[in-house]
Amino acid sequence: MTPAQIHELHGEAADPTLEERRTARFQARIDADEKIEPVDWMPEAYRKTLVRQISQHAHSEVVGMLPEGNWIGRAPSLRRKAVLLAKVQDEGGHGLYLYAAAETLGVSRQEMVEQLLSGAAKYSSIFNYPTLSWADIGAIGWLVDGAAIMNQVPICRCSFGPYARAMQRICKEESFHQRQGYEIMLQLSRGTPEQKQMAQDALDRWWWPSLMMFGPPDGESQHGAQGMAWKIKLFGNDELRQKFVDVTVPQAEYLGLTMPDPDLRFDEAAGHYRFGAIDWDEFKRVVKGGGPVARDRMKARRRAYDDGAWVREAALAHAEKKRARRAEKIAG
Ligand code: BYC
Repeated sequence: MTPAQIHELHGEAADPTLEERRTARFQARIDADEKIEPVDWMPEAYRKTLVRQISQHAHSEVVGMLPEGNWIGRAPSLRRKAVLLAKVQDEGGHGLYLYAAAETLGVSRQEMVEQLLSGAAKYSSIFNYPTLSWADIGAIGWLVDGAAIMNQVPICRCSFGPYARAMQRICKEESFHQRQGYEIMLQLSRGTPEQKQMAQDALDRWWWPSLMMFGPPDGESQHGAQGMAWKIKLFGNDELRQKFVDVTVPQAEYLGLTMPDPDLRFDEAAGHYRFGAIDWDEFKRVVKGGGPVARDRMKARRRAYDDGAWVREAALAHAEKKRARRAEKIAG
């Protein structure tokens, strides 16, 4: 929705001084921790930032089903299969809540999906890495969902009501996902030497990409400062990354695994683990679509979209029939 359309909705002509007053009032509401709802006036840039972040987040959930979906047919037991199926279904549900939250901002799910499929919209860099062994499913739950929780729990208190409410439910489910991943890692680490080695290899492969999930360093984050002023983000990328490292290193120690970072050490004075340099060139390459399995991911999404065309058509035809029947009833 453009500012002109929002003014029209509120029955007013666009007026620059009114715009300034509204912007100031809007920021005061944010500063007072009030929730902004879809019917409320909001600056166009706030709406756009939210649509960008929420839709990217929704795409990440949906693309995030692919690396784990790859292992549903090869889960090592019936119990593991049932748990993994439930987790992957949850991710699909998260995508739906998030697309629905973004739709309240005047963008349709169809538009968002088209942006994903055309490559115009981003999704998390992490899902462009392959899942090579069963231990990767453990590492994803432990590290990727762990990083997601660290990033997303604060969003439950973000300024936009529909996003905050969607995140509350998502975070509850993410905690179960993190625990199931850690439990896989624990079992492998306490298993045969080969199983422990599988767990170590998975940690080696997923550790650095998990740190990249939090986004570029604060100095290079384009949207960070404004996102925080609007309380769309509550913490900077670096602060969340550090919190994640601080909680995860002791978990690796408990597993008896070694972090793939020779520079990692505990800084007593600061009370934080200091970690080595992140390869930001790799991050940029992966975000631009150069990840090891980026092409496969988009191919799989496009195929799923094409294969699902008949379902969308049938649902629309059914809705149209219902609408026509209702209209007939009202008329007659
Ligand atoms: N991958 O200015 P910045 C999950 C982009 S977990 C790709 O700091 P912002 C799941 C960024 O979009 C993952 N792109 O941006 C877990 C921006 O580009 P645009 C999803 C990235 O928005 C387990 C540019 O780099 N979670 O879903 O302030 C199983 C500059 O960055 C990445 C969320 O989306 C990245 N890692 O901060 C299944 C949580 N990092 O947009 C599913 C909500 C940055 O200008 N999102 N970029 O083209 C956020 O909290 C924030 O959007 C971010 C980035 C922290 C990700």
